[in-house]
Amino acid sequence: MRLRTRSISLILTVFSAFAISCSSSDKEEEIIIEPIDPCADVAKDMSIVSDFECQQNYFIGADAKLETQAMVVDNPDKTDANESEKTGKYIDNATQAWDNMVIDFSTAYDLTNRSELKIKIYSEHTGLLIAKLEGGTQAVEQQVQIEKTSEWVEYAFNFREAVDMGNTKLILFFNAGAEDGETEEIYYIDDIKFVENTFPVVSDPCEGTEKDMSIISDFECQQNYDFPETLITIDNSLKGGINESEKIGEFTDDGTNAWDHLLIDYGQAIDLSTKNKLKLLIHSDKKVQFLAKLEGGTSNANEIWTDITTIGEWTEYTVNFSSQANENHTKLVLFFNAGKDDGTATDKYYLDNIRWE
Ligand SMILES: [Ca+2]
Ligand SMILES: [Ca+2]
Ligand SMILES: [Ca+2]
Ligand SMILES: [Ca+2]
Repeated sequence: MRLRTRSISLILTVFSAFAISCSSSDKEEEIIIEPIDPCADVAKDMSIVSDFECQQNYFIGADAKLETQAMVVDNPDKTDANESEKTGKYIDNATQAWDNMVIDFSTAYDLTNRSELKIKIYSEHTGLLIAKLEGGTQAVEQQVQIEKTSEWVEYAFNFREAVDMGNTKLILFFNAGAEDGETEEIYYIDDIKFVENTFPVVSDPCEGTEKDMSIISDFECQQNYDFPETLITIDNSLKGGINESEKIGEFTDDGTNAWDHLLIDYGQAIDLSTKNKLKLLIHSDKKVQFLAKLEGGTSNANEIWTDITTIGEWTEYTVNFSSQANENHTKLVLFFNAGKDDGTATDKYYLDNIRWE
């Protein structure tokens, strides 16, 4: 910064009168004051993508040769939620569903100790904000809903699952998926950073469970065979009696179709040598029959009919296939209300603990 001012030069002149070596002069002097860089002593913290002040550690924009996608502007709303002087300004084209803001780390970004992304946003617009990490072995997306407008709100994204995936880019989709807005919608952004993850760790209750292939399904940790879409796992809203477990199966039978069924295809001979009694819990609201059938192998098919004797409570049924101990079957087929078409198109039977004993 160059200053030419008479007052400064006069002060210097007075001072120089005491300095023998200095020539006294009242003509204008030129002095140079080095600009003070407020960020000169700030160490780069690479966990911060940008605070739009001293920590602007990554280029924001898809192409570093072009202009940034988030120019530095004055903070539009200095409050406790964001007291800083400067913020970024990103303009979303809200007629385009998937235009986005890109931060290219150019190498794998290390999330090991900091897998939570935080970003402050101030906008007049609500909508979905998707943060996506990509460029590694697997892209990971997380999303938040922007609901508050005209105030700074800090959003957090849990990228714990993305640790070790080697992703090299962070992409933010503002007003994601929507195209009913204006071509220029402003989002002020600030303090984009990765921090130590504070999201609770959700542990897998089935971790360490060994598969027991004699259990077809308990709809919890032992779900060992593929089911058709007509049998789904749901929360046990019928807890009580002999079934206090958390999850059960809901089978939807077409009660107008006499022979629709639940097929479990082993793809190989079912080992019936020692465990050949099929047991299962059924919760039904109708006294009907169900038919269990073994088929698909080199032996003749074998069928056993069973009466559903109890309604409105969990009941265990045993289908004794011990006669088939040495036979070869690859499929188990269950028909509920077998042979009848007197029901509705969506009759429900609730099942659990389907297994061989
Ligand atoms: Ca700032
Ligand atoms: Ca958009
Ligand atoms: Ca269960
Ligand atoms: Ca049916």
